[in-house]
Amino acid sequence: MIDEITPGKQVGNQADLTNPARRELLFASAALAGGAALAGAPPLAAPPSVRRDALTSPPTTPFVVALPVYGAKAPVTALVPAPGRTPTGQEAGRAAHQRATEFAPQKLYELRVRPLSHSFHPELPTQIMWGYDGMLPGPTFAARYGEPVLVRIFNDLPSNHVGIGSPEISTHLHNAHSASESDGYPGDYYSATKAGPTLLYPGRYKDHLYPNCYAGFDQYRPSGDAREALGTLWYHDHRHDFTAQNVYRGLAGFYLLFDALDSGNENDSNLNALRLPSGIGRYDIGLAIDDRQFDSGGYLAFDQFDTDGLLGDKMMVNGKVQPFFSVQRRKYRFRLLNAGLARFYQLFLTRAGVPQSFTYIANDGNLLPAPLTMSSFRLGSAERADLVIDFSLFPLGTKLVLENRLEQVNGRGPTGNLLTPGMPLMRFDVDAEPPVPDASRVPAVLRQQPPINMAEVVRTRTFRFNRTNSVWTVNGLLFDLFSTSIQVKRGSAEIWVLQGSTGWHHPVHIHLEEGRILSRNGKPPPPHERGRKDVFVLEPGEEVKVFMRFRDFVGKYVMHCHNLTHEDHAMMLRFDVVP
Ligand SMILES: [Cu+2]
Repeated sequence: MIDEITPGKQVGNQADLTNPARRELLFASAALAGGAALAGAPPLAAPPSVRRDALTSPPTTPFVVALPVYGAKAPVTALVPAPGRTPTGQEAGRAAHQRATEFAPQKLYELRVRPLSHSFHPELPTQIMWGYDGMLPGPTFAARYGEPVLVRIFNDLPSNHVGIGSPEISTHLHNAHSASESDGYPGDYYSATKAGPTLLYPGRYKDHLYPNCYAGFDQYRPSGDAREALGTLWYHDHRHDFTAQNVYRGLAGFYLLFDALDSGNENDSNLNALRLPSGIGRYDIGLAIDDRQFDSGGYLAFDQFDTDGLLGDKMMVNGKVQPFFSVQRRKYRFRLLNAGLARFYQLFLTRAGVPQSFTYIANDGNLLPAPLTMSSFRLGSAERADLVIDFSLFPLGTKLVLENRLEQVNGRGPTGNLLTPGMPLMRFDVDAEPPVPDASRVPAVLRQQPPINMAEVVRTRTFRFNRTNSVWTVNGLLFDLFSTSIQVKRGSAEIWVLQGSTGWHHPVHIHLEEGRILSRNGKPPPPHERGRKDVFVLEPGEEVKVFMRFRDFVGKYVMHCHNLTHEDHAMMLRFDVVP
């Protein structure tokens, strides 16, 4: 059907949505198909496509479902066939791994993308979602610097699925310092029968090699510069034109990175170790926050006509609507991720409605030089914040609520008004004493920052994120999978000036490397944004100057708006790192 409405040049196997005329045709066909706007509902039961703003989700009782938490995913002892520098067996036609010998994998993983029957809440119907390993969110990876891993990602989605999403995948490990062929480029999507236009041929799986090396590996041999360490990463689908739908349908999970400093062991005898609260799924907890919209029958709804960005009226954490989490009277590390499409949050931890303070240790997963005591912060799409909350400050029986007070009425961005009371996301129930004394701590010094050496800067580029003729653009251009005028030299540094547009918020994400904010509208950024970041929120009309370096790998990468609807509607730009 899609091929029939896109005569002439065919880009890959789907209509090229970067062409506005084609996009309208595709949307028209989706509307005629009726149930295309719904995930999970049987096709005949699906009501016609309706605008999201006409919907109200059924009521649900807060704090009746437990927060899902996971331990770390286990590696496998072998993959058959064994991974190769070039594709093996039924693997999709990717480019050869860069630096495959230097970063020969020490651990192997198998990850399978497949449908699952999911319950968001006991008062909503169970429905068919998609998940890595059939889990929503996907399993948590625990990786270590100096230990490259290879993840073989199988696509087990049915090609004849019902509902939103496109059953070809391209998995991006957000903020990873990885080679282009493992980065989940939007055109590198695959299934057993379809290949994206930047792959050579389809495949049942694709091998992703994650070197887990500090950025700047080439300058700081043999083991890199620990000041470059990343911590809280997440992986999610990045399929061209369908990223919002595929992520909304469930394709996201955590990937954590540890090293000698942030070792993941609160009892570490190494005197240099930070000994932050540790134990994945015990005292080190990922919290993937998002909002989803349901129709009156309680089935997930997705409005394909809303190009501003989708909001939902149900708040959820780790795939459950307003869960609770029983905690002990001790310190916990929480890794908050805004895994949603378009909503911005201003988060508060409240006790009987009164904000409490907590310790903010990492922005976008990267430890700051020193912890900050805060009582509120913003989180744009794809941004992360690591917090330490010390529940020993509260008596047994205390209930604390994580709540969002930021008003937002459409995908354009928040109004800036704070609402009291806010919208609860989840509740922490202080239920027990710890079985052993809390050995964890938050040292006064966390991780030093690498220097900003302006002498490395070879050029300045300006990127304007704008709306042009009712479509989303960067410097007036729609995303093009194949061409770019942006070529950056490997090993060089540049200043990237990111400019927003009037009336819109754009959380801009740059692949491959993090950056340092030099200024926001000519002023220094707030303290919690003075570390390394990979998402740069542009408020309306704002200009953010970022110091960027591009190191160790070459190939095609993207920069894009992480309002995933804006991304899918072409607010994305390809850049190539060249030798
Ligand atoms: Cu945007």
